[in-house]
Amino acid sequence: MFGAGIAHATPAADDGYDGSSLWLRYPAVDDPRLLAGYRASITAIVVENADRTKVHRHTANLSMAPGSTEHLVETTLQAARDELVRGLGGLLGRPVPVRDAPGGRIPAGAVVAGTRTGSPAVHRSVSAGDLAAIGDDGYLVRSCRAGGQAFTVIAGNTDLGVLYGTFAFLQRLQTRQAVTHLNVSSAPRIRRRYLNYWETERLYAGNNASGTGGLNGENGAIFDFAATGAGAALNLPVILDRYLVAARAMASVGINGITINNVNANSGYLTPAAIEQEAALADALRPYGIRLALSINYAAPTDARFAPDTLTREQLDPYGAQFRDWWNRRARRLQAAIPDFIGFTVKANSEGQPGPQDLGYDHGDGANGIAAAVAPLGMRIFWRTFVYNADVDRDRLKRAYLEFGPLDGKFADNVFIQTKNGPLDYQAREPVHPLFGRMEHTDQALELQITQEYTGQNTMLCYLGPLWEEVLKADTYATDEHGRLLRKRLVGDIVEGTTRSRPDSAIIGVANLGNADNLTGHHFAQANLFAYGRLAWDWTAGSRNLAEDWVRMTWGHHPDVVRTIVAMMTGSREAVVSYQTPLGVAHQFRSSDHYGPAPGERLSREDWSPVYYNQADSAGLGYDRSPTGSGFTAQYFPILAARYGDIDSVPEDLLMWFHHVPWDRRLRGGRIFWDELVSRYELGVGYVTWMRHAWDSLEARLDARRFAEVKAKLAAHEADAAGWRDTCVGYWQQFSGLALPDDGPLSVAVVVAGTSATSRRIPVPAGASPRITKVVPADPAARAEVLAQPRSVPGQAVVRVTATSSFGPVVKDHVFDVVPTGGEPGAPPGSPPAAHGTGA
Ligand code: GCW
Repeated sequence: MFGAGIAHATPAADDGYDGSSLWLRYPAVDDPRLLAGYRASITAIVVENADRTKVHRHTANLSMAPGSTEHLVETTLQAARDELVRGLGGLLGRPVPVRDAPGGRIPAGAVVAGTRTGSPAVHRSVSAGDLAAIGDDGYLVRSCRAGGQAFTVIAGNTDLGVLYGTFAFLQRLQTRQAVTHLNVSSAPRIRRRYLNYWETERLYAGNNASGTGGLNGENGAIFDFAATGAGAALNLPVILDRYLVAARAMASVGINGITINNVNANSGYLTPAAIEQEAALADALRPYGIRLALSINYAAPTDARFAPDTLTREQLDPYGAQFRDWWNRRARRLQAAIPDFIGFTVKANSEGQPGPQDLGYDHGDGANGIAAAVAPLGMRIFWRTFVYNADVDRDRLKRAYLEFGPLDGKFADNVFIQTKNGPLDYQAREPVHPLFGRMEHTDQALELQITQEYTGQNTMLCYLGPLWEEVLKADTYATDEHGRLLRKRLVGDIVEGTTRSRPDSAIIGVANLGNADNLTGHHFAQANLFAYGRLAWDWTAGSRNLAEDWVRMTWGHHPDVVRTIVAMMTGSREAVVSYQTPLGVAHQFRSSDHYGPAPGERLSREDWSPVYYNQADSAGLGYDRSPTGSGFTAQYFPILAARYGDIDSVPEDLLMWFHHVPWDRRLRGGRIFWDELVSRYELGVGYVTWMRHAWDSLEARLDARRFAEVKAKLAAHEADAAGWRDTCVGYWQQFSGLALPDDGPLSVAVVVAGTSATSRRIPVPAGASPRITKVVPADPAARAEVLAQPRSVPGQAVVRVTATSSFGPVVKDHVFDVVPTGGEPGAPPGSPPAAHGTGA
């Protein structure tokens, strides 16, 4: 305890660290050789004319809250320079001076950042041709040599490109890569890499224990518009540290826009007083390349807060001049205060929000009406396709396509339609939304949910990189008008616009930021923001590599730390799928909070009810969307339609999205559906148990506060995962009528007093030894060990089974109660939760 472990332990001074720097913490490099190399290569920072190109600022006397540690900058190059000062100073463990390049002499070891137009040193080092391929947002990072001096150049065509290159260079050190012989160039594949922010709805990162916020009069959202009490003095236009930490973090992964309010929009954000606050926020974020947008309510013109400038309900006609003029007036006001304002995000005729259908128009009419109003101002409309009007079809999954598919080609040039990755609602796994590939003449933005509404909220460790990687690399099998397969047809190709040569492209992440110390609630939720940004920049990136980068930047570099945490993250999403919605049984969530299980819940709307999605009956489980069922599969391109429509060819991970599966159907692995289903729940929980153990093994290598906070989360995570398993398996069993399998991958038989037992209660004759004499795991590849032997009868034994699932290691501690023969009757073998709820 006191000897060996100390060498790699984090210094005690860090033990109170709260995670508030996200992945931009920059602790000193602790490997002496690496540090010496970095120090030799990097001795000065040169950012010429950093103060010259001031970004627009609307707010006179824009200022930070008293006592802030971050500070406002006026140019993007100041942001780049300051990040180099902070980052290199931290990583190298000593200040790195900011220098000039007098008479064109670049100091040896300089890191030179700039554009060809702003920096003579960059102009001499990089040709226009070199920069031609990287566009407005791209960057080059190069090791150069001139006059016998070696130095590094970070160049872009724009100041923002330089800032992105700066972060990319810092990330090399943060991830312990070489900084010599560099010839890096990068440009984003998607032009608009935005966040949508829902303020307090589905917020799991607020500053109180539940993650909803509410302390100091703040509502828990990251940006304060209307805090009361102690927080009132800190409302915008005052700028808080966390806004700039978030801005730097967003810029570090290339995020370049944010819609700051919920899509269930409060029109108060369009009032003059709010616009002044928004302008101040825009001022503070602008140097980081982050532009603002707002969500709007289609019927905002009828809102009394705008009196006397209000319309009647009848005047909400999207073709009417009054409607268009009203929106044009609002947009002009916004643009006067925020010249680079992006435009509006619209949720219309969805979940009670008003929309064009209220007046008999369709989504195309509505989107084009507002789009026409803002087009002269260069603004964009993001019109969401998350609609599921029950009159359209009995099957909720078919509705969006039925409404939007026919509108392809009808949308104005400044309209994006914005579509969630799957046809339902941010489940841990969904098939791709059938609209991808089908809207050939429409700009289509992909909407992902970073905030973990259905993936464990602020309690469960669920790294979403693998989910998004699966979505972006999913093959739509899109065909051209002659039925020939397109060459570029992955969802990522469609989103980046190459499939049909779309001129513009956008990806949207529903963000998970709040006012918690660590800004995301769960420390590991930071990884989801990070991975989202990196995938938005380059959707072909591998989620495992992104996890490793984040781990190094956030937790450290000891091989145990990197290996263990990356492994935890990599399988964590599949574990959530396994214990919540295995084999494609979707949306089994409690309606009150979308966290816990409620498979038997039946609500006023059938399409909100778990029973509607699971269709459990004595024949089987799952929603039949095949050609003989709802016919949803026909919305996909032919290859997928055929694959999903046939229970023999559908991928098993999606089985119950498309089929009502008989309980005794034989699956590909040879087991019957029921047995496989129960095993999946087991494996999911077993992975969480493994994660808890794995985390514990890192205690000596991690700073104390964050270690303890994650440890506590994992304990709750494991209990809640077991709750999902027990609730769901118990509920399904009422329909299947089948016993729980005792041959699952984590099952074990034990021999006591010469008799083999698999159930929790082991009857032992009087006088016989209660000891376990033999353990036999059902899975021959699994390992079983007796952790505790009973001392007497009655007594308890604990047996640990360790195995490997398709997504990672799994562990289960079985507790056996040894009871006297003829004693109180034991639970019937295999009845839940006893045999499956016994994790110790
Ligand atoms: O998943 C659902 C959420 C709602 C959300 C809606 C949407 C903002 O439960 O909270 O509304 O999706 O995406 O519009």
